[in-house]
Amino acid sequence: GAASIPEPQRAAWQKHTVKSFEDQDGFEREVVRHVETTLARSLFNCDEKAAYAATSLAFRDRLITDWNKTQQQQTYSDAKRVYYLSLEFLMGRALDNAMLNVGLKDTAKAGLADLGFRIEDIITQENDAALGNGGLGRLAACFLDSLASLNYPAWGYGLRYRYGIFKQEIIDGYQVEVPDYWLDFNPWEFPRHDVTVDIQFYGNVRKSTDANGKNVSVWEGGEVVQAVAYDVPIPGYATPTTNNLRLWSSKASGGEFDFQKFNNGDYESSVADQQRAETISAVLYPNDNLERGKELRLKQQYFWVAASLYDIVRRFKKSRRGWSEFPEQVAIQLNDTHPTLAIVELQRILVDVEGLEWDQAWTIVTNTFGYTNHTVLPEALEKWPVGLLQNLLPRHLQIIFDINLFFLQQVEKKFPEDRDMLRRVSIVEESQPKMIRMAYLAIVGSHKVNGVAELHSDLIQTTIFKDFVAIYGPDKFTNVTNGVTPRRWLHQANPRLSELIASKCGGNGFLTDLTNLNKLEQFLDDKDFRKEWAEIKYANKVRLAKHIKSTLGVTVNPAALFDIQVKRIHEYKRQQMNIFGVIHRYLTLKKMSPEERKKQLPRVSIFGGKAAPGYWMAKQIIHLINSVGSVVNNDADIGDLLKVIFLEDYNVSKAEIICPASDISEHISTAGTEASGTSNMKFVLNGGLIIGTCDGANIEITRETGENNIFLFGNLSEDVEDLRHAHTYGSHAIDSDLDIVFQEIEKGTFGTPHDFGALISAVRQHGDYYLVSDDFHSYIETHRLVDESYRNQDEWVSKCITAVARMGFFSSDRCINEYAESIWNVEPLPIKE
Ligand code: GPV
Repeated sequence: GAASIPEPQRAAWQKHTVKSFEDQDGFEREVVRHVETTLARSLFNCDEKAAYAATSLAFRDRLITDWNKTQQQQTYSDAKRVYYLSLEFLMGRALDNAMLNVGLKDTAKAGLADLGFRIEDIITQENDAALGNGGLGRLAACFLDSLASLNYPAWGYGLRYRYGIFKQEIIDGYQVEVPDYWLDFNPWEFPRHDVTVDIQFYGNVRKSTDANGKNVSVWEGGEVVQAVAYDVPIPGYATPTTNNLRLWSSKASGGEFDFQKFNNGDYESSVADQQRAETISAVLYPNDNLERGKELRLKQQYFWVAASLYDIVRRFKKSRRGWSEFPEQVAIQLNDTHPTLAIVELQRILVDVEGLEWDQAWTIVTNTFGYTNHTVLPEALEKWPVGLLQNLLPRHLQIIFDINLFFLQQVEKKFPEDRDMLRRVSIVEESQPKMIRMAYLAIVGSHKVNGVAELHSDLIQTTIFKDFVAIYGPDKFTNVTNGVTPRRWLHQANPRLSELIASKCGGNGFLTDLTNLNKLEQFLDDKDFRKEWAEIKYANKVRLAKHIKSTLGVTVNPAALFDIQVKRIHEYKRQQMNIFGVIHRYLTLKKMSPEERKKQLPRVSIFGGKAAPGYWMAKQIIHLINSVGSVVNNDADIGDLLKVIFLEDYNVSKAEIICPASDISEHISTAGTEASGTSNMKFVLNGGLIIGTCDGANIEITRETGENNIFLFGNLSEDVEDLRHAHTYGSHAIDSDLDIVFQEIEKGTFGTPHDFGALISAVRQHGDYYLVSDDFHSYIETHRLVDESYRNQDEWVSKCITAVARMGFFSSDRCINEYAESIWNVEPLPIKE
């Protein structure tokens, strides 16, 4: 075990126990100390980067004191822990969050001012930790914040990518990807060079017998890569609880070089081996809602899962409990199917390494894991070719086959007549080549399966996982509607609104119990309150307008209605419908007389989001938005009445500026395709309304905030199948307004028409899979309602305040408490000072 200091020497340690700073003077002392010693600079050589570094180090030291305390008490208490396994953690910036969570932002602000810096300039020096693509990765980050804030003993496990999601540049209207080398300076991680795990790949399985004559499988040969732990402290809000996010980095095993090769003069190949090992954790795959069966991705998955499980099992073994108690000490949540191999790996450890019987091991495994599904889109459901697994993880493939065999035997007993059922639910798809269906493996190996919003959870139970509901019964399947952390997405992103709310809700209590927002409804008729509310929204729009001016050089009027759609670019999210709608608006304005135009409401249409580098259609959409922007924004007839903006490189820190600045935001996916959405929650929480379809969490947002405070439109999910069928087999006339839009594009109004041919033919010729034409009319009509409604500012502000007051449900705290109660069976453990 780890070395510990003997009793007689502990007094010396206790005498010198590190005390964190508590006030401005202490903060300044720490900053100066870090500038002078850690950074080896001085007051004559301290720029904003250095001030950022020193401020972060001062706060990091503070977090570490609490982190140590938390880890000690969690270990000592022997409480059950949650492990959240996610290939993505989209954390964004850490400094502002750390300052707010420990309650010392004002102290730091005053201290930095005293030392000659503005806190905003310091905060913005930080690179985003962008280890994720979109909603799934950001959800994991919100969950870590809530787990710590609610004092749950919890760890996140992920990969320490050297390159996070690429940076997006827009050049001549096209997306260009630039690598994100974010680790350049990262004060928030602690390398643990003493915490390493050797991870095996390839090789063979040999059947053998152990000392007791029992049959055993021995996995041998192949290659070994080392996993090195990097720890990131996760502070809770207004609590000393500081949890751990452990990210694994890959390294060649056996030191810097293979000395054998080195001594044989094969220097180049020893360097190549090392580089190959480091490749495993080099880059985040930039796909959102899409799986591509690349071997390196599978290597990433196993590398991360095997290192994490080794770590979890090692920690459990220190408690000296029996294996049957494992699920009472450990809950592991699988964030989508990416970590599904963890199920197989734990079974392998228990059977092959620890010598448990198969059935005993399997009971432990299934009681340990929970699986969260985040999509019903078929192209996003992971499948791995059997051949690939056979080669990379031969023992794991055998275990998967055995899991499947026992599972199918169980199914056959329950449905003896139903041969087709066995084919349908088999973990092994009998295709050419054969494929392992990871979602099925995750279901079979978990005790609970959940979707992320009510509609989505219903859909998975009635469509893609229907057979499994018949096999296991409905209790294995549940819903946990997503949530977002109000600390980052209200308090940090919108400090003025947060302060105004606090002044009306009896203090900051709403930040730890978001249902306290409901007190706001009492002030609906309070004139001063409403006035300040509107002023804050306006100021947030001014802030975004400045960002637009400084990054794109376009002037937008902050008094215009700000209409925002920011999220990954995907056909199912229908940014193409939005831009077609913008063109429709432009043409309508162009047709008007100057007098008539003067009566129109000015609007700014704002887009943002990355396209996966290999997603050609998504890139066409970006190009169309930019092309429309360059025509509309320079049309003298139009002026302020319409501006079209594409914000470059949408990410977490930009979202913190964007979300508080919307009047309306767009959540317009084809019904049934967006599992939940989480930016919908962020926008409403910041006092913007939604235009959206009856999809994902929009439905629950409507139920909570009221039908009058949201603009819903479009076909319902239950009608999608029939509509698609009619496109293929009926005569399919497209919407007349949409047709006019297409004709204008084809005239060349927005540049070479050929460039946008695919976007048009997807609707006209290729079945309009996403129902853009079917929903277009009601989309345009609903936008007309939005304009009309916005003209009555009194009514509009009432809608916004009412909506915010009713958003309490969408806190990730509520969501985490539901997981804790219904899936993990864990209790909070408050940390004593
Ligand atoms: I699967 N999601 C994502 O961001 N990336 C993915 O690869 C997959 C799902 C998203 C869903 O699209 C959102 O609807 C959902 O809100 C989010 O996951 C979190 O659950």
